[in-house]
Amino acid sequence: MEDNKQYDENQIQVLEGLEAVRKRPGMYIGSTSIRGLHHLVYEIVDNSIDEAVAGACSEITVILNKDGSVSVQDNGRGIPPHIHKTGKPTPEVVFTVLHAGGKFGGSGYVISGGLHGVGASVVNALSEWLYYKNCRDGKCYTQKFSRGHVIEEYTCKGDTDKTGLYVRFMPDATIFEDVNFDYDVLLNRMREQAFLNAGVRIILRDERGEEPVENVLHYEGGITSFVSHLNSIKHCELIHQDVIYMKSQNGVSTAEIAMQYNDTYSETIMTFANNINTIEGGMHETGFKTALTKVINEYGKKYGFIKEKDNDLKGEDTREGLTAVVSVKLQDAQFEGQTKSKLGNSEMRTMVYNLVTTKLSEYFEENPAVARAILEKTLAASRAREAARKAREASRRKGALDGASLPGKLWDCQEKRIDVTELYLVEGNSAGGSAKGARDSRYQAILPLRGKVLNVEKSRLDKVYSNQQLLPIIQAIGCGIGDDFDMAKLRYGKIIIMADADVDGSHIQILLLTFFFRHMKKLIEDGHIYLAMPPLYKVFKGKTERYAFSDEERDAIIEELGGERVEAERYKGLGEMDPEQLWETTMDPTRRTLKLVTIEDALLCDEVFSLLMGDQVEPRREFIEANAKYVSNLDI
Ligand code: 28F
Repeated sequence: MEDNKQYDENQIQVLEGLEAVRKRPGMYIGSTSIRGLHHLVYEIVDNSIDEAVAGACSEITVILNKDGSVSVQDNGRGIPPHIHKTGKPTPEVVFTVLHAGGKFGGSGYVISGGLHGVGASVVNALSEWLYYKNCRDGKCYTQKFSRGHVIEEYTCKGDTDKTGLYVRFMPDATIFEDVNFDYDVLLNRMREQAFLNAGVRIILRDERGEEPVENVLHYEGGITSFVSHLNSIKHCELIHQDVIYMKSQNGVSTAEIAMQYNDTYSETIMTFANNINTIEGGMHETGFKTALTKVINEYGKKYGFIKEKDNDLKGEDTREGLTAVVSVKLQDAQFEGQTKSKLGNSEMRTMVYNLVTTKLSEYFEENPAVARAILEKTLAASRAREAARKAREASRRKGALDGASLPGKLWDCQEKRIDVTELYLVEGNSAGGSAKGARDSRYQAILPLRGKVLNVEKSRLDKVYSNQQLLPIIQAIGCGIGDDFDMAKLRYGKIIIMADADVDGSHIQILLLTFFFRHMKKLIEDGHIYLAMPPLYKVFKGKTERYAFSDEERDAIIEELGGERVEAERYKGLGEMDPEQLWETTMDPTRRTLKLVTIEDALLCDEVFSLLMGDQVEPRREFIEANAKYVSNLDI
């Protein structure tokens, strides 16, 4: 009697829980866009990764099936099959109760967890159907659900000598805007997870096309391999051959660091907490940076690289050309910040700081040639910073950066309030002219860009300050760069890159994004940088005119207009549109489409940037062929 009552209450709670997930999916998986869709896979794979972290699983297979569903199989221990205190089998509880599983409150079970750490029940709630097969203690059990409801009871399917969990699910098309998984996005994530969990083999297979595609991701070297990989895709020269690796353990917490310098001028530091990419950094990152600066300065002074009279190297000097991965695992990780991707646990700052001060100084003592190469790189960075400061002051003396002087080519707007002002950076003079004719001069400013933009990946700050294309951009935007950056001086709320949809246009777009990413990152972080989306085609039949922004859209419009006597002529450039067309399609806030550039776009682009901007032609060609969708039409 009592038991039944309890069972009913549990049942009601379960259904309410899963209903809440279906009502507000964004709360649990971020969004219902393609990103949210990919999250479903991460949530399931994360549970297998948890098993791997517990030392109980060595292989995970992820398959994109022809019917649009996804299967994930691991060779872990499987879920304990006993009846849970709720009266239901534990596997059913894992798939139906919000927040069930070892992630929450389990002792000694080091958590991984997706961004939201909500697990299998959320995926179940958001799946048209979900099936699992759980093998453990000599038996296999299966169960099937639909939108979180049990549709096939927990059944024993026979004996086995294997253990592990198999899950197959079909994302609910009534919930997601898009149910087409992007293989490359999943591949990136699976590769990252394989790097972060040394030795785990992740097999990713796409069976949707004619020919199956498969990648096996398995790195005995873990984050050391990760750093090698990051440097290899930059196609740069290395400052020292071996990746430096350090690790420490403190109770159940671990901290690991891998680092290697290259000859570029930019830094790539990726930080993770419980396998989650902490894009906003946090305590572990702070501990790393502080310790790195201290160790390099101390070594430099001890061995005479830095003299009495010299200033200390600044943090940024010690990170020029550095590629590093910092990965910590801990219990009760606290994620803070706007996107909950900043680690708040201060004990991790101490742990990483202690690891680097001890182990890196030891490494330097034992490898003086490497230490010397790194010291020379950081001293060169420091001299360049000094030169940049002088160049900046020279520009400032000429009044170039004080905000009072605006570039001559700028057609400014009347408004000053940044919640309404927009700056269009327009490729080419003729397009600039059209844009000037098209704009609403009350709040839209135009800055035409002539010729190629400086490649900041290959040049230090001093060059940036004295560059004839970048200086007008810096002046117009008003908030300065680098150390001088001051958001309060921003002159436009939206900075919109408007380039042709062709070879030169893509190139200019990438160069400008590189510039913003490296020198005005905050503008991207705070959502001020946009891409204008000019149409690719005009389709017309008699007097009807329609614009198309992709080949598919063009074909759809042609079909809609009835096929016959319909013409479509591709725009060769923005300059070809008259002001009225440009206004209608690309600049009128009520009709245009703008693409917001996010820091994740920029991070994805980072690989592309590095490659496009490096000098080695052959790998660039290979890479661009493989990544055509990010850099369509690029001439190499
Ligand atoms: C394809 C997705 O989800 N694998 C999983 C395990 C293993 C354990 C577990 C999972 C225990 C008490 C719930 C086994 N033995 N793959 C997966 N593998 N869940 S999910 O435990 C779940 C919790 O309540 C497991 C000992 N401890 C944990």
